[in-house]
Amino acid sequence: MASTTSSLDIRHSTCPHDCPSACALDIEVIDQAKIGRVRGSKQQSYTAGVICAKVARYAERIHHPDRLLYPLKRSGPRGSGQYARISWDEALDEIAMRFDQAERDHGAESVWPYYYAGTMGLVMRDGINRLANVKKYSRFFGTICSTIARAGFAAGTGKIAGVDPREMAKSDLVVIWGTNAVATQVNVMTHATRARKERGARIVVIDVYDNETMKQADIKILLRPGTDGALACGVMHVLFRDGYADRDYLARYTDCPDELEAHLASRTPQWASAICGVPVDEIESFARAIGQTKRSFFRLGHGFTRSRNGAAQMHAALCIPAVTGAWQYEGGGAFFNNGAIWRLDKTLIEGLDSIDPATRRLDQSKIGRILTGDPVALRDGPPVKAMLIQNTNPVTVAPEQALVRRGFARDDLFVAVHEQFMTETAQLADIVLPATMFMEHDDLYYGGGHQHLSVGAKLIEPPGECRSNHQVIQGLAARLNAKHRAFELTARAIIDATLQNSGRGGVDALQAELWRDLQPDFRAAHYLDGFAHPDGKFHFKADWSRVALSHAGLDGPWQQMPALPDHWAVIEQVDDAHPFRLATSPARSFLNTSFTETPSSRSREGRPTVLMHPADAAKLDVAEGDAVTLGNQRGETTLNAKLFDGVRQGVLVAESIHPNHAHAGGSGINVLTGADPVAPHGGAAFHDNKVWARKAASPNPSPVAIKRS
Ligand SMILES: Nc1nc2c(c(=O)[nH]1)N[C@H]1C(S)=C(S)[C@@H](COP(=O)(O)OP(=O)(O)OC[C@H]3O[C@@H](n4cnc5c(=O)[nH]c(N)nc54)[C@H](O)[C@@H]3O)O[C@H]1N2
Ligand SMILES: Nc1nc2c(c(=O)[nH]1)N[C@H]1C(S)=C(S)[C@@H](COP(=O)(O)OP(=O)(O)OC[C@H]3O[C@@H](n4cnc5c(=O)[nH]c(N)nc54)[C@H](O)[C@@H]3O)O[C@H]1N2
Ligand code: SF4
Ligand SMILES: [Mo]
Repeated sequence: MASTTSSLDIRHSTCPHDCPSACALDIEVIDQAKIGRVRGSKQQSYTAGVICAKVARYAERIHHPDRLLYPLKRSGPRGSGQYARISWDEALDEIAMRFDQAERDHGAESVWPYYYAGTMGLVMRDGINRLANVKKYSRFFGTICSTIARAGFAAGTGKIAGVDPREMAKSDLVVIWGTNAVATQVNVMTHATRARKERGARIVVIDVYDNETMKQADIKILLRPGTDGALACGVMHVLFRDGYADRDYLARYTDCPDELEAHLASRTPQWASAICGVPVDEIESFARAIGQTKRSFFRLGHGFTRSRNGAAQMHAALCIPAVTGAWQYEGGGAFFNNGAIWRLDKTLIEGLDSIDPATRRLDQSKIGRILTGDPVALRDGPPVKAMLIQNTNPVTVAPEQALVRRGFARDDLFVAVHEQFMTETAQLADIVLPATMFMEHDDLYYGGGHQHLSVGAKLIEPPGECRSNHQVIQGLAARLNAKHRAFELTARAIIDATLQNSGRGGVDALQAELWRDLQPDFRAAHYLDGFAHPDGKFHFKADWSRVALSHAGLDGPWQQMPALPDHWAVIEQVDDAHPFRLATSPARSFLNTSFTETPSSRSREGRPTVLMHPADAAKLDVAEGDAVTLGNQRGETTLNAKLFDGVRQGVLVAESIHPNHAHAGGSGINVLTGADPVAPHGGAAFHDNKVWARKAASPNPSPVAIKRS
């Protein structure tokens, strides 16, 4: 598997970060503890030799002087930053003791293991669920990222899978909708630009600001946040009106084309334009381009689903290729994520055989409400008294940050954080544990944005006393008397058994292959033998109460959701007190809050900025670089203004997520975002905020003064 070029050992791995690209990596291994450059594999057909700049410089992160190396115990008041080094045994004993105490005093559900996708490796990410399941602790319902989008996609197709994303290269019109792919999943651009170069395809980008992806577009559609459903309806109106609807396809593959057509009669481009702000002639010409191009590929992202109407928006956009029948053609159809293709038996990893369905599931996004005792968020159960947190930084990334911080400040809450760096969540913990990085442990990976399954093997020794997530869970299970056969296995043995149990051979074979391409065949990927609903049809009429994929039940105002594609006006509307709409789109050189520690990412991102139209800035008497405070009913935060005419007036964009302490006053961007549940299954509407803006009283700290730890 290893090959040698010059004196360097090049080893294979997979990027573990929370990114749909899950790039295949070639890593220079210098010695047992050191790496050099990281490159994208040229052989793996989706990665195709391209990775983002932040991971190419991974040596900066893995060999960072601020990495956590030893277990720590808080020795001063919470948040004081005072910690004393302790041994692993002391740390694990203390956590187990506090978990048992919480269980004795308040029941097992008062313990809440909390995690997310800081690593996408299946063993290290999801193994914490096994501990929760065996111990009947509160279970975790992960809603913060893609729950809204998934519901919208599955409402149409019946499952989360679509056209091979490499087929973008064979498309004649690539519609990049609500994803800033240049920043968030660079490989989309590799395949889209290949189509342009090799076939003269046009690239359309639909977003709320002229971001780095839109700068590469042939057709730019700049809309108001949360209005994509209106745009989609206006487009479909034209498709029916002008004879671009594929009547044969509609009759054969869709549920209610006549009803849809009648419904759309009043959703004219004029109607859509008034809502989304896109001029009528742009809607008309975009619709014509779709109507005249059989091979139209809709690459749908998360961005336009991080709104209170996000699931309905995803469904509305997804209806377009069903109207034109683009699904029938190579290079046509839609793709969001490949969640349904892997079919891995995760019993061992997650302890699925130990679930007690009566145990409550707590919603990740509502952590602020949960920790401050909201009975609805707690599902009328006991308070949360003890937590273990792995792979996530909720004090900075979760919505309703004012509540989150108040929750973590509680003296009666015990928190253990297992981390690679002293994040703002770790800074509020009682016990901090040092974690390995992906090259320092074994794991199993797949890409939400592609079709390759791979093993990422341990390549180098971890620094200090870092332990993997699996080792921590094993150490706690032993002390908590939690019994499951997977607690006795190494991570590699769990990977092996998981692959075997899923009918996919073993770990050695997969590792020797480097990756395995699990792309379903053309007919399946294009739904040519029918969609995944029981009736085999694409559903224009969504049955929101029955969308598959919900594990925790319905939430939010799902009964009011429109069944047919529409503009669902539940987004936060501007009012006199809050004249702006704010989107908190991802920053290119950070990945959530990962890489906020690396010097090159920090210098590229600088201070937290808000993009503001010059006309809006003039009204507020704000000049380039001025500190601006944004606020709403949930709180306020300060950023520096960047005057930019690539947003519509009345729309602000704050590329995120900077550390809270990079903002004057220490409240981060998520003080502005809400955790009111998004229908139909919950989730956070990160880009759907009404805010006021004014010149700030005090400036932001200068970037050099910002220390992460
Ligand atoms: N560099 C970088 N890469 C990342 C991340 C990061 O933080 N930084 N985060 C990672 C994670 S966890 C995820 S889930 C993915 C997410 O990656 P994406 O699928 O790209 O989704 P978002 O990041 O939410 O937003 C994408 C775009 O949607 C736009 N947008 C916001 N509101 C609307 C709207 O109402 N309509 C439309 N049409 N567009 C809108 C935003 O301005 C942004 O440009 O990226 C991953 N990759
Ligand atoms: N305002 C705003 N807020 C957002 C978003 C937005 O667009 N706007 N996006 C949201 C989205 S989509 C998401 S997914 C969340 C993500 O938010 P987070 O889950 O916080 O995101 P990450 O930065 O990917 O990972 C968190 C931590 O995992 C740690 N980590 C990585 N690998 C390991 C490991 O193997 N073991 C352990 N113990 N720790 C590890 C990293 O050091 C990092 O600090 O943020 C959400 N918050
Ligand atoms: S693009 Fe995404 S998956 Fe690829 S290296 Fe960068 S963060 Fe990792
Ligand atoms: Mo995410």
